[in-house]
Amino acid sequence: MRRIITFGTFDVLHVGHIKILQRAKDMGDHLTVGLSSDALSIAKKGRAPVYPFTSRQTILKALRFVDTVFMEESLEKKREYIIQHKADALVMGNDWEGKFDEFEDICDVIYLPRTPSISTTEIIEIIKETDL
Ligand code: C2G
Repeated sequence: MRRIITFGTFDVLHVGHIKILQRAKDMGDHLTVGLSSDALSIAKKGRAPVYPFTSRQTILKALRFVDTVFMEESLEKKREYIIQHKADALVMGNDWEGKFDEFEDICDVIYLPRTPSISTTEIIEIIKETDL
């Protein structure tokens, strides 16, 4: 049983999120997602997520290729989370290329190419501009 772990905010879920989660699951048998708390998301992105943690968690848990979702409270706790969830591989989008290489002593660290031309920030901008 190969266990995969990934992290993120996954706010306003879009096809880029779906693709990375699917590709992450394809690399093993079990996928754990460390879902950023609202406070961590604010610290990372400088704005609150559109959907609060509980909604983002409900959405992720409904996906058939996601097995476990837990709250990621701090970027500094990554080593602890990897060990706690017995992950054999950490999978992240390549916007994080090189950032997590320090965990290669405890698991495989794999960066996958991001899906081009889509982001939560861009979706928010488009919705804001739409004249309802
Ligand atoms: N992603 C992607 N393609 C996009 C947009 C996002 O592949 N067009 C990937 C990112 O590379 C990331 C995941 O989707 O691996 C989640 O993205 P975010 O919700 O933006 O998460 P992020 O802020 O990068 O949080 O501990 C690490 C962080 O918590 C990661």
